[in-house]
Amino acid sequence: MGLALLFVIWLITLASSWFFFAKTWWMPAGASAAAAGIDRQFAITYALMGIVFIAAQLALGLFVWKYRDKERMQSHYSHGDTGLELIWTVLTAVLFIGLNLAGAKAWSEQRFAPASPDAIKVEVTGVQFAWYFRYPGPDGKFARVDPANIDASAGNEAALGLDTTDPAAKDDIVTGTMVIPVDREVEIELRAQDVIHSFYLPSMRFKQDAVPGLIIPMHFRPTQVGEYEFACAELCGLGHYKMHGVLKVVSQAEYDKWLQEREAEKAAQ
Ligand SMILES: [Cu+2]
Repeated sequence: MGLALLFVIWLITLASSWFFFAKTWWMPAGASAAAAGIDRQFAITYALMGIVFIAAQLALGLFVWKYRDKERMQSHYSHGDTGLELIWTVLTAVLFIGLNLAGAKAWSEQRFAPASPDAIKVEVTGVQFAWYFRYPGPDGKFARVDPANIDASAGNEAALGLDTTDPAAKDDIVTGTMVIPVDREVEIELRAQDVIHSFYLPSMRFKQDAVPGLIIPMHFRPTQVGEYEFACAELCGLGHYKMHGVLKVVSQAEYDKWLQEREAEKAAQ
């Protein structure tokens, strides 16, 4: 029985690790300026944690077999080994604090370093169960939103509760599709209207919770034209599965044209 358990434990360990070695379970190819650095950090974390995981599970299998039930075996009580406990506590602390320090730069650059002055501003709002994208228009200013104006069934501007008496509201564009130009930084202001959502763009290596009552600024720079999936990564209710869509990264000219068309549509209303 001990030997059978050893093989089962080793088999589960090696089979599940194989998917990570083979990269069957991995993110789509990175398409943002920060992707390479974040992937490097991921790879280091996976390699270190993989070594610890495999070593621990192999040892577990061995011990299950070594200390299997034998005739006239007596159990005995132990107070533990202070030296060993110190070693593994310190090693674990060094590993976790070290990984945090190594990843701090990649993490904080998207959040705490200011976006470049020519960044495109997009306000992203998570609502049960849709994402809305707001562009400030030529004035570069987002108008006020007021919860009293919210009409979720009307969608877009009304779903955000845009205050149309604010002069800055005239050129605010609200859409359900996110279009941005390639090689320009995008400064996102992340909001949530009701519960916690999470804006996740795997190809951009961008992921951040959207929290009601907070405006969270973050930025990234797409480096390749294309269509990339985004999704809500925080279980937010029955319609959570609907909160996904496509980010379109296009040329600057295409972006300008798209934005002008939206402005013209709005003016015609
Ligand atoms: Cu959500």
